[in-house]
Amino acid sequence: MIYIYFIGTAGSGKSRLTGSFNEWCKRNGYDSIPVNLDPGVKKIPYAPEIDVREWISLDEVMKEYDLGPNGAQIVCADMLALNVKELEERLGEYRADYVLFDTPGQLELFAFRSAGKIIIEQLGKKNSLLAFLIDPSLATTPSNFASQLMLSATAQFRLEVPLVNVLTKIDMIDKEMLDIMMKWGKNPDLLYEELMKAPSLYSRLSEGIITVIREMEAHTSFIPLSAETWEGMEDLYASIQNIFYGGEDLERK
Ligand SMILES: Nc1nc2c(ncn2[C@@H]2O[C@H](COP(=O)(O)OP(=O)(O)OP(=O)(O)O)[C@@H](O)[C@H]2O)c(=O)[nH]1
Ligand SMILES: [Mg+2]
Repeated sequence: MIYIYFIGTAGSGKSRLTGSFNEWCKRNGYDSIPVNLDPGVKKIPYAPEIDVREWISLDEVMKEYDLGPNGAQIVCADMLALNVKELEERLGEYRADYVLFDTPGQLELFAFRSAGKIIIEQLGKKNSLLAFLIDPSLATTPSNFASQLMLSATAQFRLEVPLVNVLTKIDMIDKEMLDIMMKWGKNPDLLYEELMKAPSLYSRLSEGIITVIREMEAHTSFIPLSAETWEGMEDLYASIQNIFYGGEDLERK
């Protein structure tokens, strides 16, 4: 089993991509299951095989601890760490090649609190991959784009597993903007040049940031993708294959 964790800022497209990539896998004859790890979600655009809401309910936590939704989300995220054995047992009922995890809305709940790390370690780092979703609306300027890559690098630094960066919702941006983002995503030197064009008190900081991004880019793919048109799904699949099997297709193993 390969575990793919879809992470990213709120609204970046995690749930939609979990569902559509699962659908894409099925249509192409690959064995995958979607798993919901977001206790607060009301409506999911796919039918999860395993759903954390079997164990944890945001509404109940809000009532029981008299908390608002944000405080309750934190309690739920920490409770998730306590249910990792149950999750592992439920996963043991399946024989899927790919387990696609949809994670909670706010990135920090999974990437920076303890639950994400505990789950990844319990299920096995060796078989795990982070897909970091970049919402194009948060990445239209060089500094915004670089900030998204920094978030991605921070998540990888914390969770210590391979990562692919996925630019989502490309059906919603014009071709010109997409071309620019592709250049930035594939070539940190170009991004650096753009950052340096704007006069800033923080050029030393930009240099440091680009050093981190260069280091990440050296072993990370950057995949533009749409969960609406399915453009890029094959590239996502290929980069997963590349990480785990050096490019060889699973079917041929
Ligand atoms: N056009 C288009 N819309 C998308 C795409 N991916 C996601 N969306 C839309 O973007 C919105 C947010 O997508 P979600 O999948 O709910 O994002 P999320 O990261 O799971 O959001 P939270 O869990 O609430 O933080 C929804 O309205 C989706 O339908 C895409 O590739 N194309
Ligand atoms: Mg979601």
